[in-house]
Amino acid sequence: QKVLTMLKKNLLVLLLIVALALGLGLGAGLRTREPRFSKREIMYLRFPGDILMNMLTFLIVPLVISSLVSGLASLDTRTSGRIGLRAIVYYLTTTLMAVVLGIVLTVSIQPGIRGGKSEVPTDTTSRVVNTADTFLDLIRQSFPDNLVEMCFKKPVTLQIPRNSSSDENGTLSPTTSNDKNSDAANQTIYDPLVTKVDGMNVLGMVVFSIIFGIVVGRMGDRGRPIAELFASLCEATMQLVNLVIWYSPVGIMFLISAKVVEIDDLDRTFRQLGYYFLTVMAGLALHAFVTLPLVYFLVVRRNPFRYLVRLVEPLLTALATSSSSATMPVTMRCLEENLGIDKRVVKFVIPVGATVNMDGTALYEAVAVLFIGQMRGADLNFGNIVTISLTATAAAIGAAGVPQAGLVTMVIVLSAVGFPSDDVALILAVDWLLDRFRTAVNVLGDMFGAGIVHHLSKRDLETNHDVPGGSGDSS
Ligand code: DAS
Repeated sequence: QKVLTMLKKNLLVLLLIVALALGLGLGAGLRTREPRFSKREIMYLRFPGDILMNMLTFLIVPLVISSLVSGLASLDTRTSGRIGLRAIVYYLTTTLMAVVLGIVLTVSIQPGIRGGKSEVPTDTTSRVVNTADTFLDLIRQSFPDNLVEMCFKKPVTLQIPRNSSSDENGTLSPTTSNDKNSDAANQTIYDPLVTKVDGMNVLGMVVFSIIFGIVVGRMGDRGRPIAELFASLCEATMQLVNLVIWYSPVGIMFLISAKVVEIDDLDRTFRQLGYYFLTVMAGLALHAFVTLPLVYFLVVRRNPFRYLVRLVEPLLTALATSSSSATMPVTMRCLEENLGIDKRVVKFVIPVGATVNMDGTALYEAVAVLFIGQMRGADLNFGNIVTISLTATAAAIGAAGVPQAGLVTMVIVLSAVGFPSDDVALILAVDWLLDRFRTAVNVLGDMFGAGIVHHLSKRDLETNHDVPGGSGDSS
């Protein structure tokens, strides 16, 4: 079993290297012929990867519902309340730390002044106007009503008018006219797959499953058959996950290759957005390899990097799929089998974390909005910075764990500081790549969270009766 596991893990890394080589080789080799690849050819190349994405995506529904219901039903409300509270405190703390890190880096590196060469409309209306003269006004201004709407409806759909002109060096710049009735057909910016996953409204499913699980738990013996049914459903789903895991190296290989060969004029794009890209990557790297390990070490008092190195599989899946939700089955299996985290903790912390705990997204949204403000020459005062921190945290919590969700919910942060929503066109060119890294940081934050909550809940879990159909084990 050990050999098999070693082989699979190395196989995964080996295939990924092959994938990148394949992609780069094909991309470089065919660079001269225009167009290098037709849409149809890229679709065929990506097809084996789409199969992986669809399999993982369709596992989300049974996995979220069965794991939350069976996890919560197996704990008495005091224990599940304590585990939930620890998880929520961890989520909010690390998300805010990510936002502050992003803001400090953007204010010190100044990417929008140093490197922002994109055309930005200079119409005065878009200058930041923050009329908040009291903190209360500021809070009221920071949580626009579309935030409430976003939490209870599908996340805002971002429309970028098709007539957004691309200037001579090909960077998309938003149209200056904010006329929403422009005759240009609007174009959404994210993959059709996202629409399908979006339609599931994972956040709503998580909320329902938590409430239902607590209710079943409070039913005592009468609820046990229900809890056992959902525990068996969860086990069956995890068996399906094992099958998908065997296929995942192939899927990851083609997902990444198809993306690599699609890149055209990477150097021109990075020249324009280089400083912005580096600021986001620096923030994500610091959060992943300094902040999160430090929080883990301070609480668990163990070497965080020994924990981190056993999380390769979910991180690679997150990089390949750009979706925390699609990565969730791999994350849960890795925590339970490789790290011995108690099932009851994993079943609660991961489904909720994959949906509301998004450190990478929060950091990214704060950096992106500040970057746009710098490019606009906006005078961002302290009040705006606080607004951006609060709304970036809220927007990240509301973002679904699907590709480019962070770009869509960024509209909330932009509107909180008075920027038009189509300003996102300025950073669109590199979002598909940053999305992968911020998703990996989101997943990493969830996994460190599971380790921390497991450590803090050990005593509770030992006194609590076992999960029906699958006992919790402590490492
Ligand atoms: N792709 C999202 C996720 O799955 C992150 C984002 O879009 O910001 O976590």
